[in-house]
Amino acid sequence: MAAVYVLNGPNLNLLGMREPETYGAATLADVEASLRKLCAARGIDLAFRQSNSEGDLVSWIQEAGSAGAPVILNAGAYTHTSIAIHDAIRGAKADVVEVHISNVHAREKFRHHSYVSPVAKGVILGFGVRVYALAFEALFPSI
Ligand code: CA2
Repeated sequence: MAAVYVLNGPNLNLLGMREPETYGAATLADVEASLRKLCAARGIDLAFRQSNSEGDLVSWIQEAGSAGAPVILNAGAYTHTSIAIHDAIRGAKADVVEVHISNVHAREKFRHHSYVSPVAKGVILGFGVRVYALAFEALFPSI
C-alpha cells in the first residue's frame, strides 16, 4: 500500500489554540482528520506526526526514506535553523514537499531562509492549513 508521512515540527501542536490571526482556527487534529479522509479515499496509508524535538523529525524522515514514502513536512522554526533536517532529507532521498501555513516571506527576515527548500521537491506556503491538502494533491495528483 502506498504511504505518505505528514511531519510537523515544534509548536504546531498549538495550532488553533493561539495566534489565529497568523495560523487560523483549525487545530492539528482537524488537519489530520482532513488528510485521513483524502488518504482513505485513495487507499493511501497515513503516518501523521508532530514533535517539538529536532531528532524525532530527523528519525521520521529517515523512516520515510527507508519506506520509500513521500513526506509533507512543516518543520516549523527548524525550517530556518536545521542543517540536521536538511541532511536527513538529502540522505533519505525521499520526495519532500515543504509546507508552511503562513507566508513566511511576508514575515520577519529570519523566516525568509529555509534549510529545507534546497532539498525539497517543492514548496507550498501561505494558504493556511490548505497547504497540507495542496501538497497531497501535488504528490498524488487526481486531476
Ligand atoms: O507558517 C508555518 O507553517 C510555520 O512553519 C510555522 C512555524 C514558524 O516558526 C515558521 O516560521 C512558519 C511556527 C509554528 C508555531 O505554530 C503556532 C501555532 C499557534 C500558536 C503558536 C504557534
